[in-house]
Parts: sequence; structure tokens; C-alpha cells
Amino acid sequence: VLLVSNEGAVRVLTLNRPQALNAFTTAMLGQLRHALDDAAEDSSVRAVLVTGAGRAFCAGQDLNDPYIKPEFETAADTAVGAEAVPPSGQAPRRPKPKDIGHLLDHYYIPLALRLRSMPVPTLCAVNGVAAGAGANFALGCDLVIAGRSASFIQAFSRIGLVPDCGGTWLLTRLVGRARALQLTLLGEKLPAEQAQQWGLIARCVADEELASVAMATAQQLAGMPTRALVQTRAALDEAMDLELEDALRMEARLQSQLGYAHDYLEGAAAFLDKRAPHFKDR
Ligand code: LHQ
Repeated sequence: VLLVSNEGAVRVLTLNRPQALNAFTTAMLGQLRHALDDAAEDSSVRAVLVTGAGRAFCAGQDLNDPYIKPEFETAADTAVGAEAVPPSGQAPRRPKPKDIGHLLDHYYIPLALRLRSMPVPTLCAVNGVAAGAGANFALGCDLVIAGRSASFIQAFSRIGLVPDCGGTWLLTRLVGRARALQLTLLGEKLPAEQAQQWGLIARCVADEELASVAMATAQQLAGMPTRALVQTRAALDEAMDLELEDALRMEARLQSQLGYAHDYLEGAAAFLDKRAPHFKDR
């Protein structure tokens, strides 16, 4: 359910359940997390590109998964209880409570944290609809490039849930409270072009250009100073919650560490020598 390939230093992960719009099953969530772990540990990987097979990026949690598929009590479940058991088919059946929080604890939380702490830059090529956790997984990547026919749906409210996979944290940061509420309360489809205008994603390109633009951007990232890119991501996230002076001190601390690293010495020397730099820190 997940295709893994390499193109130079770019690790490509393709969600591959096109018949169900690449909806997340526990199997797929597990494979995705392992694939991110592998990419993180493999020093030859310098960028990760995630995309989907078929017409969708990902329809979010697979609602057929036994973990969360709605179930209703049968006569056998209630036979011992105090309430009368309605003859089958005559009264509404009571839904069985579902511990869907378990799914978050064991699959989504580790996945979202893994994604956000990758030691290489991450890029998502959104090739079609991205709904629910599929949307928020995409938005958790460092750069998001979508094809013109792609769209983003915070589908949670439609089925009586709250945003997960980091949506509550990401959306207000990306587009502000008013737009975050508009997206999450109404659960409407936001077309890729508008997502770009809102600043939710980095770029929107013609569908037929998506694969090549995304790969070129991933290759560009792979050739850049990885450690500095990853520390930039972490610093931007951290600074959201800091006073200016604390952010300035954090920048100084990071800068003085990076100032001793190979990539700074190489980058600055290459600039002065008017040659292409060769970065290697990770
Ligand atoms: C699907 C799904 C799907 C199974 C399409 N599941 N089959 C929640 C709970 C617990 C813990 C963890 O976290 C979460 C997070 C979440 O992600 S909650 C949100 C779950 N996702 C949704 O509610 C979205 C449901 N899907 C849709 O609204 C539509 O399918 C979208 C808008 C994505 C696409 O619409 P269309 O382009 O019209 O396609 P379609 O609806 O015809 O779907 C095609 C097939 O894919 C269809 O199967 P079929 O056998 O009829 O061809 C769908 O049943 C299946 N599919 N999403 N999430």
C-alpha cells in the first residue's frame, strides 16, 4: 500500500490504494511511519517527496477500517442488560462506542511527530483530493505543491469529529483563525489555487507539471545544506511561541553552531570562489 523509490538523493513515497483514494489503513500508516524512519536513518537520503497514486492524494482515515467502522449493538450484546431487546429491525440499534483515540495514540501521533522531526526536508506533491488526516499529513510537510485539480477538505466536522493529525496546530498557524474556522467548521472543499492564495500551500501548478515540478524542487532541496534547512524548520516552529528577544537569542545560538559546520564554510567559500557548493552535513 506504499511504494518506495529513490531518485538520486530524493526518497519518494507514494500512497498506493487508489481504489479507495489512498485512504489511510493501519497497514498504510504503519508502512508510512517505517518508511519515514528508514529515510531518516539513511544518510544517502537528503529529501523526502510524498505523493499519491491515482486521482487522489489521500481521503484521510479509511472509514471501513475495523478500528473505526461504526458498529451497532446486536441482540446478543444487550440480552443480559436491563433494557428490553427490540426485535431485530424494529427499533434503532444503539451504536457501540469506539475507542478511536487509540488509533491516534498508536498511529497518527507518532506519524505526525516523525514527519515534523525529519532530519531532511519534506515535500508533498498533492495530486488530487486531500481530505481529513490526508490533508493534515500533506500540510505537515515542509513544502506543499498541488496540482490545479487538487483540493483540501477538513472533512472531520462532516462526520462529527475534530481535526487531527496536527490540524488544530497547523491551520491557525498557516492561515489564521478566521480561515481555519471556515475550513474546519464547514468542511468544504478548498481548491488548490485558493489554497495557494490563502498561503495554506506553497505552490499550485498545472496537473501535468506537478510530478516534474515537485521532483525538481525535491532535487533542489536535496542539493542544499540539509542541517540548516531542518534547523530552519524547527526554528520557525519554535519562534511562533517566543518573545522577540528569545527568538533573537535562539537564532544566535543556532547560527554559532552552524558557523562551525562544514556546510557554512563550504557555502561561503564556494560563493567567494564563484563555484557551486557541495554540501554534506545532515
Ligand atoms: C473511502 C474514503 C475513506 C474509505 C473515499 N474511507 N473509503 C478519523 C477517525 C479516527 C481516527 C483517526 O483519524 C481520523 C481522521 C480522518 O481522516 S477523519 C476523515 C475521514 N475522511 C473522510 O471523511 C473523507 C471521506 N471521503 C470523501 O468525502 C470523498 O470520498 C472525497 C471528497 C475524498 C472524494 O470524493 P469523490 O471524488 O466523489 O470520490 P468518492 O466519494 O466516490 O470515493 C471513491 C471511492 O473511495 C469510494 O469507494 P467506491 O467503492 O464507492 O468506489 C469511496 O467510498 C472510497 N473512499 N474516502 N475515507
